[in-house]
Amino acid sequence: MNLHLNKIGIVVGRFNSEITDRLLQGALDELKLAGIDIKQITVVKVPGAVEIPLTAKFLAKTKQYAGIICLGAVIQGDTDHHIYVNEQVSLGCQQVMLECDLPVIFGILTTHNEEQAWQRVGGSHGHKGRDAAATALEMIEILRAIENGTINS
Ligand code: INI
Repeated sequence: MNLHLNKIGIVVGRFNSEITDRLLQGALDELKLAGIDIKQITVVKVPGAVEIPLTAKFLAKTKQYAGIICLGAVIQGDTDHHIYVNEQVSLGCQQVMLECDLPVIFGILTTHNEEQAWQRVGGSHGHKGRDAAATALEMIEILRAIENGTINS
């Protein structure tokens, strides 16, 4: 990881966009609260969760980003489709994180229904967009501290 990188990438799925727009807003609010300038943030919208890992990898390969936040909403339907989507996106994000050596945060909701999703974008179960952004910032700090030898010092 390059210590001088200060950009954050956000990749967000448009599928279930009422929910993912909320995830995005929460992530942006959290980053702003932490003092991140909007000019440091790149937001890329993609069709759905399946497209998120490849897009995150392309951002990572530019070597401009200290971390990438992946946001999406996979809501269970009448078929098994969500299982295949969830599997691809979760393993894909992990693969990009480990191959590209930077935090790739899994801010993908995987819910049984729409109500559970709403509960997680500012309802009774918190805000997973805000949480994903906070996790990205924490991981960037942790990895920087390990790299420069200041962890636990
Ligand atoms: N994509 C999502 O982000 N959420 C979903 O709930 C979803 N479901 O259930 O179908 C979904 N499907 C689309 C998928 O991500 C791809 O865009 C599509 O398969 C084309 O590759």
